[in-house]
Amino acid sequence: MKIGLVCYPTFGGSGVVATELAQALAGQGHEVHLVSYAPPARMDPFVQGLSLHEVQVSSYPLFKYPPYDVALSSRLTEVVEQADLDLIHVHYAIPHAVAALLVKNILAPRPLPVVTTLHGTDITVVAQEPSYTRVTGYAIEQSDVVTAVSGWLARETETVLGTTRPIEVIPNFIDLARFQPEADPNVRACLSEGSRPVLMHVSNFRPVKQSHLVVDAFAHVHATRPSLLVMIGDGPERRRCEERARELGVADHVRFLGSKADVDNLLPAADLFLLPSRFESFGLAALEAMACGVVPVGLAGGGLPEVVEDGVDGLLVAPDADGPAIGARILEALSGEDGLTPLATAARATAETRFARDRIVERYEAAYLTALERTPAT
Ligand code: GMT
Repeated sequence: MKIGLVCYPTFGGSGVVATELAQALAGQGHEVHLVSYAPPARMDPFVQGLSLHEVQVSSYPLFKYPPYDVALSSRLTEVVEQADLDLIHVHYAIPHAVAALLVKNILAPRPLPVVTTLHGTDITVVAQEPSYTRVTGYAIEQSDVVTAVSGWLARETETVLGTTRPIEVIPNFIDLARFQPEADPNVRACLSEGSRPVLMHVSNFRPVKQSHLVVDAFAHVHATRPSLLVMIGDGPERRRCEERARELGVADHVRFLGSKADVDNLLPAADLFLLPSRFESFGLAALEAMACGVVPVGLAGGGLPEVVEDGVDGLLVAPDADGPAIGARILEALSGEDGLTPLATAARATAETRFARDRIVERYEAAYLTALERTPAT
């Protein structure tokens, strides 16, 4: 198949999933055209069968807000025509699904199935802004196939937007060869300074991530069990976290590494991965940690319970838990007879049995066939 994939290029999970999917599909022999406004952070530029088409968003003095959706639609129209694409698969509804539908209309009667994958904040945050709700709902209803990364997100979409289009749940996946438990001895030695537990957090530090709770939980743990906290990523709440670490007197034990593309090298050096987001539609970062044999710790809300089973392959605390409550749960797990080992082993097993890349990529291929069947040639 000739597939156009549209995504944001940033470190957000939707861009990561789209990029990894593009690479996997190219590996299966498909011709894949990735359309984004910059090279995606995790994209390998040397994958056979995969090409990148950047969207140039030009400015003009009249535009207070440069029209990204118009620039994207124009670029996508060119790519569909030049590469003779069979279908478009957009990641993140806003405005990607809207742009894809516009392209479909521009090129009609040429058939052009549109597959839309909902990732989380596109529905749970952005689409709830009154200025986006109606059009997002329309784009979902009009897509040929709609998928969501968790059952929770599919239900939220129906509740929040009142859509009736069936939404297929296709969970996120993991490259098990890349995300492995074996830590680079240098990284581990550098971080753990002996045997103290290493707690890690990777996020874009948006308010929904509640990253400050990571610092609060860490301070609670560190008071009883000296540990190290590694904070990876960057975003609006990072400064607040740095201040919080100073206020709590633990700044010397917290390392902020900024954005890193090679999290697969850093994660195996951790013992626990903290993701106390207000809600995660899926929690790809937690799955990456699990594949590395790192115990995920999160809140029992949103889609995270579809990935992590409390007490089996990770720890889930009440959705309204504060930092000390999260820290107390971690201390309890650390002090068990076998420590974190059973949870860590089960975490890797869950990644292997439920989220291996190839089986889930097959489900996207099946969704493409459904979309093609629903859009017969005229
Ligand atoms: O988490 C973010 O802020 C980024 C966001 C995105 O779409 O780029 O992530 C969402 O999509 C990921 C991939 O499907 C999911 O694993 C994340 O759980 C989801 N984030 C939220 O729901 C907050």
